Parts: sequence; structure tokens; C-alpha cells
Amino acid sequence: PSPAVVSNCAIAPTPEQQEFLSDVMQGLSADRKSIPSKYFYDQRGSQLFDAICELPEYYPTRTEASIMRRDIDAMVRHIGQGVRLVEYGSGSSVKTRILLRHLIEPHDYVPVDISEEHLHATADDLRGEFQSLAIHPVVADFTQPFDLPSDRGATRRCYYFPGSTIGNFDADDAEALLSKMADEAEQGDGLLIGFDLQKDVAVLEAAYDDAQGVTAAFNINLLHRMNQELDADFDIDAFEHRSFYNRRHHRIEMHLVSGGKQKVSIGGKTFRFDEGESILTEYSHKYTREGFTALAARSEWKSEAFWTDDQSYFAVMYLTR
Ligand code: AVJ
Repeated sequence: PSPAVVSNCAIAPTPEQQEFLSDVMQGLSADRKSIPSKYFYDQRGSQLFDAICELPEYYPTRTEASIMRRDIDAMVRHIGQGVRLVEYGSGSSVKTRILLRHLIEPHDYVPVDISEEHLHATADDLRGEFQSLAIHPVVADFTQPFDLPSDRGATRRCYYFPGSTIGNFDADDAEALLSKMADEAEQGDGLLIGFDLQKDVAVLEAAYDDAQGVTAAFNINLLHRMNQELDADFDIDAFEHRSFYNRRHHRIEMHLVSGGKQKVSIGGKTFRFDEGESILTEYSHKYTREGFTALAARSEWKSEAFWTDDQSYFAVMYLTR
């Protein structure tokens, strides 16, 4: 079957747009509609996410940064000297800077991100700040296979996967991603990973439904993005942001809920929505230390160290292959 094509496009669609379109059409064709959360991060989405990280209700970013600040010496002792640091995500954060400031004679730093503009902008910022560090950004979707530049001369590799991004994946996908990383890694390579911990539901729900509505704007931005890039005709005002904690699955779910019965057309197809029907846009799984250690073990990663904050809100773990 031939893939769907973006219509009414003055210029030819890029392979990325084709993939975005086919993922959206597949997601909206299912009984339970969904869109992969990686599509939140166009330029505007990345800016909104940066704003989320500053919100009083959104504790993960600042908590993880506080753990990094407090325990960085122990972390770099585990990571060792002369490593290639491969970060999954664009690394614009305070956490990355803390790590880069303390790493001992790193070989190079390889941020991997799907958002090209954001990746290059943050790589340039970091080059200004860390002038003796070699930085080799790679534009890629890290859930798919991709090549890394040659790392001859590095003692070993340390993957850095902060920000609880692993929480976006359901149990099977998280295991598949960690297993893929373990397959690529060599014996002795490390993984420094941040994940969010189970806690009071009111705290969790406030973090994903803030008073200023920034998280709502972040979720709604996906509709704008589909209208602009895929020539979809979503009536933005006819959808609303909803997020809640699913206690059985230990995860926040974010949805875009249709206010009424309506139709939306994308890529030459029409999708029907009932009143109250939603598009699932994100999972954010919350772990226990034991649960995460077991997941890592199933993916061939051995836990070496665990760090958390005073309230046990967030965790950073170092694992080796
Ligand atoms: C970037 C996946 C860690 O799950 O907390 C923040 C994304 N979504 N607010 C998260 C997000 C809504 C975030 N991660």
C-alpha cells in the first residue's frame, strides 16, 4: 500500500512530515485514539516544555537538578574518566550542565534529539560554555536505530537519559528501549537515568494540570502542529486538555478531549469523534525503586547506585552493562 501523502502542500513534504502524518493517521484510526508524545516537541512545544519546567507545580525538573547537584561527585566517580557521554534528549538543561562541569576529561558529548533546531541551538550554547569539550549533535529519533559518530579514543560510553523521559513509554516499550541501549552498549558502559517516583496523587495531578494553563497549552499545541504541518482541520476550541493519575498503571495520562460530536480530516481521511471521546497524547509512568530496578534487570542493565531527594519524589540511578 502506498503511504498517505500530505495534500495541498506547496513544497514536497519531508520524510519527517510523512512519518508524522502516517503516525497520526494510524493513531487516530485505532479504537482508542492516540498520538505519540514525541510529537509535542516542535519549536513551540519545546519552548512550552521549558516553561513547564519553571512552574511551581512541576517538581520533576528542579528535584532532579537538586539530586544532581548534591550527588554529582559520587556520580562522576561511577561514570569514570575519558567517557563519551551520549544524551538521549537535547540537553538544554541545568542537569546536563552540572554533569558536563564535573565529568573528568570527557572524550566528547553527543546529544541526540528529534528537534533539529532545538538541538543545534542548545549545542551552540554549550559550545560557548564548555570551550574545550567536543560536541557532536545527532539529529535522530532515539526510539529508532541510528548511527553514532566514531568514538575511537573514548574509554567507554555513558548514556545519559534524564528528565523521566523513560516514563513516556509503557512497560513493553520501556523495556524494548532499555534493551536496545543495552544491545548497543559494550560491557562496562554505563547508563545514568532519571525517573519519577510514585507519590501523593494530588502532587502528581497538580504537576500535569498547572494553574497557569501552560501544560494545557503544551497539549493543545499538538493540534496547532497538525493543522499547520499536516494540513489537518482540527477546531482547536472544540478540544480540551485533561490529565489524571491512573492508579492501576501508576501513570499520569494526558488527553485531548472532544467537547462534542465532530469530524476532522487529515491526509484525505475523515476521523469521527464522539462527545467526550479523547486522543491519548502522553503517559508519564511513576516507578518505585524496586520496580525500576526490575525493569532495568529485564533489559540487561545492572544497578550500581541510586540517589533520591529528601522527599523521595524523584530518582537518579547509575547502571552498567
Ligand atoms: C518530558 C516526559 C518527562 O512526563 O513529566 C511535562 C513531559 N508532559 N508535562 C513528563 C510533560 C506534561 C515530561 N517528560
